[in-house]
Amino acid sequence: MIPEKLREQLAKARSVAVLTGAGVSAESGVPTFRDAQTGLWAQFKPEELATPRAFRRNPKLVWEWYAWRRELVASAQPNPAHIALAELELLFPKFNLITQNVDGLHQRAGSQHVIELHGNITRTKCFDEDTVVEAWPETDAVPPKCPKCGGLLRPDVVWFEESLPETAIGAAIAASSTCDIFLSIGTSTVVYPAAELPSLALNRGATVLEINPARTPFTDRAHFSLEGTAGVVLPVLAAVVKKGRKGGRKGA
Ligand code: BV8
Repeated sequence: MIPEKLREQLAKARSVAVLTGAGVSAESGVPTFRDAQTGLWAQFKPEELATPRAFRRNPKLVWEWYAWRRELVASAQPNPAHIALAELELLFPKFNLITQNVDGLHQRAGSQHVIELHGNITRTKCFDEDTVVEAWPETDAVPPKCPKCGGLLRPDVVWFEESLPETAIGAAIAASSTCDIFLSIGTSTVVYPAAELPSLALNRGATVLEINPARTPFTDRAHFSLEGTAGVVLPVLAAVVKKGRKGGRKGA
């Protein structure tokens, strides 16, 4: 499953950057963005709900969509893909995990250095002050209000037409520009600026591997493309790397 040339490059790589998308959490039962929405939400497209305009227009609807997803994520468990990525992090001197996912499953699987490009659904912030709010008084109001300024509370995620956190996108660009190997896993590679990162790595001379059961706009440009699910391919990749780099972080 893992081509010989890729094995050789993985054995001697010093710096690895990984970009993950919703496909990595699919095997944890968290629907991807392109999956058809189920139940109550079947009539909506995520792009229509994950925007400031949608929140201004119908804060209750958007807040309840996130409450439903938060429940889903809380009952989800990291899957073998998340676990394999946490293992891979220990096998290279430099390893940066850049995620578009907002579910926090990488951290729950043990990944230490996670760059969250699009925020985290378990954090809440004030829509007006843009500051994280840890707690607020019990209320029937949906969405609840900021205890400090009375503004509406919202999930601490990056919506469409909102800029990504400077530090996160800066760190992601730095990691993608300097890595020897770039893994693009479980992403449709259509949402920018995240979708730019595999091309950036490629243009800077990294070896790029894509793992996805389906083709994406990037598939033909990747040096290696493994057609399969992250939960199946990543444990195999981690085992190959472990074998090829006996004795932990080689070249540290
Ligand atoms: C920005 C958080 C500057 C919220 C998300 C017009 C006006 C304004 C902006 C734009 C515009 N046109 C384009 C833009 C830019 C826009 C954009 O890219 N739009 C797209 C739709 C064209 N981007 C933005 O707006 C970004 N900000 O540009 O700021 C700016 C500022 C002001 C004005 C203008 C510009 C912000 C983007 C962030 C949006 N927030 N999430 C939330 O989660 O609710 S994005 C959301 O979709 C996800 O977080 C994810 O990042 C993204 C893409 O989804 P994927 O992760 O790739 O998942 P997807 O479902 O698409 O695909 C799943 C893949 O997995 C598939 O390939 C499938 O084959 C594969 N798969 C399935 N099962 C498995 C698997 N793979 C492996 N294993 C499996 N088992």
